[in-house]
Amino acid sequence: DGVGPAEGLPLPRALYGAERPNSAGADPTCLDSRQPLATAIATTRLDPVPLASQADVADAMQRLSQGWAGWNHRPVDERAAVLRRAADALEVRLPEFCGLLVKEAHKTLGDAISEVREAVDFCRYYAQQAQARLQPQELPGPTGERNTLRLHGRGVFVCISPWNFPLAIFTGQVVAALVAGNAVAAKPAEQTPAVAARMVALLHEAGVPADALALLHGPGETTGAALVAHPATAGVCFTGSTAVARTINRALAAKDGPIVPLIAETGGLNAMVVDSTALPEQVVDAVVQSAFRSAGQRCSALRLLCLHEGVADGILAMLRGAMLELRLGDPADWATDVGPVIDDEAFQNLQTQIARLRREAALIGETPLPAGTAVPRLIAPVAFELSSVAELQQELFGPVLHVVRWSGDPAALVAQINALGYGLTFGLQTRIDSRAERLAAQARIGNVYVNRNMIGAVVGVQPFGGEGLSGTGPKAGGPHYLYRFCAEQCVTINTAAAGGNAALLAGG
Ligand code: UN1
Repeated sequence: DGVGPAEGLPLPRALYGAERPNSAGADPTCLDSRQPLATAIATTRLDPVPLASQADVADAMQRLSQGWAGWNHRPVDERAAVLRRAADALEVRLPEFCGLLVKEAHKTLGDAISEVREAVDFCRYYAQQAQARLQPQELPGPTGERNTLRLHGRGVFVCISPWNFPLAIFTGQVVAALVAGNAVAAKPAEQTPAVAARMVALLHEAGVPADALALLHGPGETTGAALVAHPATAGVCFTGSTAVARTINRALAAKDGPIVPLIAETGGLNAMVVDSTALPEQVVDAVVQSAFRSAGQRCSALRLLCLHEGVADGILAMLRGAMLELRLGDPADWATDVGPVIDDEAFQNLQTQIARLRREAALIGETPLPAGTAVPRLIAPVAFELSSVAELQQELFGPVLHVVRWSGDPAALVAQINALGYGLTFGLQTRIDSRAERLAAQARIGNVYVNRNMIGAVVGVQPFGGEGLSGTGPKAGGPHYLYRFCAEQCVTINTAAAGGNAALLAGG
């Protein structure tokens, strides 16, 4: 289709990104040619953004508190129409946003295109969901009364989003909160302010009122903390580390006043279990995509590959070969499979952890760094063998894979994986259907992928999110997500008492 690198691929690409079914062919004018993307990347400017002071936070919260009611009282169809306009505008501006994602977040072109499309999908999906689910409902009953359940916004929602999906997750949170009838104070990751600023401008142009959406840049410790602590905050939606989610939870618990809900999507220690019946080529493709695509900087990424001892050596030999073929380099180059990690801190931390693993674990394979590259912060994909599942202690947010061998009862292995406490994504590779069913049911994990890779959940089709240390739910891009952004009101009218009460409900 002209959007991906056609030659020189080590392995077939997963059905993700350019091939995603619910947005395929979305913008032929942009995708028919690579030129608009190349031009957009070459001309992308990362505008500096103003950091929000404590006074800016207070001002914004006051403005949003005042603006909220007007937005909340708009019919849900109107709010949904604003999201649809935003989706259309974003689709047309795909090259510009890809340029920002490549330049600011160092996304590869394939990942950048996928991410813009995911953000478009979030806008359209939540628009459709709001219209389907947030309308007033008559609840029939035996009481001789008229009962109507209404859903509306809670007030000012604080949305705090990560750098790894600085457009898709940022947009998903913000538009979900908005379409449910909330005003939104959005705080994007410090590493990726420009893409957030451009998206907020687009949302305002699409019709989100100035006093229903504010953007506040700054560190979590100050700007984020001030937003969470603010008395007007009616809800918090956070995607990021488990540790920060805990900090937010504590801060909310310590507040006087209303009980404020937290929607948190956090980290993972995601495993894939491969039994002796699995197809080795499929396993290796799924592992390469899941562990190394996006330089492993996805919370859904594979961290722990559990290979049945009967097939481990063969699969590891193929994996070693596939890793040799991966291309590291400039994210703006179509041929690049793995680009740089986000910043110097991430780079240093990964270097330290990889050095530790080189001392403590057996090296299985690694991708060679390109000789003499000028591209900074490249971490070469690398795989190590551990002697037990329990040795895996922390999520390394990069292209680092751990491998263990197993034998015996796979249920005992899944019990060990459950004991890690995270519950985000889980892979199963087996040709025994009943085993896949049984192990999926045993896993206390939000997204289970059987005989495929473990990343790239499609909005509206594969609702995404975990449990335990991985977050609170509900799943983003799923049918229950918007409810958590709503307050519910049930109006009960004694219709026998007086003639005029029904007029209260007229117009819904
Ligand atoms: C994250 O990496 O923070 O399924 C979450 C996926 C993405 C993951 C997003 N939706 O790979």
